[in-house]
Amino acid sequence: EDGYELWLRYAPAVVADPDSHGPGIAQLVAGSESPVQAATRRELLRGLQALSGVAPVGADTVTEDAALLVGTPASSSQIARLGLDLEGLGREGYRIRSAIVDGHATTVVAANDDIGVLYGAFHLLRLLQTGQPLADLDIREAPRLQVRVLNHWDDLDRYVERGYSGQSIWDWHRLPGWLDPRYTDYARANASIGINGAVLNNVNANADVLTPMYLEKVAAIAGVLRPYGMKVYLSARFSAPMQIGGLATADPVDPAVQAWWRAKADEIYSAIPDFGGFLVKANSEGQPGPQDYGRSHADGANMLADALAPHGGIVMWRAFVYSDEEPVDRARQAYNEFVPLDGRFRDNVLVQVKNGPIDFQPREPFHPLFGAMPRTPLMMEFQITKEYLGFSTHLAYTGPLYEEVLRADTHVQGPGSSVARVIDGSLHGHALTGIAGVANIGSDRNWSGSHFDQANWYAFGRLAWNPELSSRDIAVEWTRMTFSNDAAVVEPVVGMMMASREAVVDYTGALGLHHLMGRGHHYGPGPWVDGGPRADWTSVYFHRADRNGIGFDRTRRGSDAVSQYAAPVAGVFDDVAQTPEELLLWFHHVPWDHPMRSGRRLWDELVFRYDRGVDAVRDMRAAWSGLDGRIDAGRHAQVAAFLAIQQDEAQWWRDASVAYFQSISGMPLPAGAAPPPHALEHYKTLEFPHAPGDTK
Ligand code: BDP
Repeated sequence: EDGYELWLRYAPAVVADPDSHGPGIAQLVAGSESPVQAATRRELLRGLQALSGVAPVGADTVTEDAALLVGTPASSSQIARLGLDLEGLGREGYRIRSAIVDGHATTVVAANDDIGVLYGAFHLLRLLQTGQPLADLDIREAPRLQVRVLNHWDDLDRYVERGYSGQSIWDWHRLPGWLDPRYTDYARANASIGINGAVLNNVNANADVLTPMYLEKVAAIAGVLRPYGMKVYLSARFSAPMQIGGLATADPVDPAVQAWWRAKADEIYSAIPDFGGFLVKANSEGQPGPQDYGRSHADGANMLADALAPHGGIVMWRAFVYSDEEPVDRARQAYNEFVPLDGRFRDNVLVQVKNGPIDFQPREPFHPLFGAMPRTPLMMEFQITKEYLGFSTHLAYTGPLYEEVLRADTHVQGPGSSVARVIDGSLHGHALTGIAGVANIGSDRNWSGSHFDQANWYAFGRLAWNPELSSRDIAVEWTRMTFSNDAAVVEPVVGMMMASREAVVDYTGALGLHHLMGRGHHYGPGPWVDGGPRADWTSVYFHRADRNGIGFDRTRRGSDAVSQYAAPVAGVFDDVAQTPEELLLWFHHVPWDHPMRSGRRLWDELVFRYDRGVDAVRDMRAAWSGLDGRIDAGRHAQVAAFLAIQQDEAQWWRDASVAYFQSISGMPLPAGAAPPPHALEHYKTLEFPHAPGDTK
């Protein structure tokens, strides 16, 4: 096994109780008239045959027991006659029911639309793959969020920004002539977890993707993804009218600019009738935008929204902005720029907000924009690729990170105003809703660079469908499908996964420390990083450690970032005694001997956490080596090798960080803590020949 099959291995389940697979499926009644129907039927045949060893017999109607009947009331008269209540399920929802159809025991997958049937078919295959009986089923599912997209940070030369799994999956050179079968498998994998769109190119966008030559290639990809319910979107460079349109300006109020974008949208839709729309990074980290012309983000977004609206397209306008001037506190910037624009965006604009106010750190508080723009639909942006969590060599399951953010309570409408309810539109009554994940997919055979990083793609999709799911349940599902249903595998693997993100937090900088990584490549420790073009690209700006203490004072007495949260949340974060310790140094500057709940003083606690992180990696390694023989040799060996790398590097993070912070605090190491084997200068001089994914 090389990981290519992802969680769609359809391995015959080797479980203690063979009856747990229920009666099996002998007859398959599934249409294949539309491309979506054909894809559904193909997947069911493939999955059922692989899981049970025998292909079910295809039939036009149910004529025997142990049948599987899939379709819509329109595509199947037998389904229509069942009279199932499909109301409220929309296009993408479905029901799975055990029923008697014309006298025969049947499993029914029914939906209003073919795409719902496809999603239901994947759900059924998941039940079978995870060893659940097909008896007495009565499942009703519909996605909570509408737009569930991957953001590929892929350049047209196949370089992937912050990508750690080879080159871009999109082989622009050979497109449209060669449609790599991998595109189909990509679409299958996404459909299996309900992801319904992909932004193909980097947010640091190249305008060329909007030229006819590239649009033909984009259309070819769209053609492969369409039968799997996926739309394509593109990152639009705001200055494209100048780069590829020959205009002298990209000012959004200029009629020629507006006309250019309208014509461009018409051109795109004539090639791709179901094109999803644009993602835009504007006036952020050097990207062009409406502010170049004294216009607001709303002016820019609305101009594009107007061009797309006649075709049903949307704009996903990113709120990841921070101004060119040195900020007092970068954490405050997006809120300051966007809250005044609340209510000024067109109906087909979503403002896309990163989960936290800085930048995909191993732990951040939820972004204060969530809940603060009631008249604007906000979509979540998570990072699946692990830019700040050890690239693809470190095992870090990000499900718990996503879950923590989605469940965080903004309190904007009293208790229960979770971030999930902000983005699913229920809190403020929005119809347009969405979530994006920065993809970790590349040309590597195993897609994600490491076997375990596949789980982060999987978890993103499952939570995009239902943001209330538990990350542990998702880990169990994924492990069963990806490795084994054997409890002796599932338990240790899920245990490793659930501890892994916290381990990374511990060995890279716990207690709310953030942005401590090496400059540029973002790999490895760099708590000493200072100087350079901007203060807020350094570590010392964020940790503010000095002889007396450590942490960024964001209280009312400090940068006052706390006031961007609703009063009950602000009150907690403003009070050092109430702030959760995981976020202590995010919000407070405290003395090194600040008393912690453990009874330790802060400095000792910090060292304790660094050591705890390294220990946790050691435990993961031990758990994994105990699985030798229970997991295929190829995947076992690679994970084992990566865990060894991770252990070395966790130790490196710990030693370098302890050496650095000790040089600042001047405190002795707590009893039992090993001194770093080298002097601080040694860690500072470590260099890397090449770190993948760094910006060019
Ligand atoms: C940062 C990345 C950078 C991205 C930027 C973004 O380091 O490569 O371009 O986010 O989200 O985390 O736009």
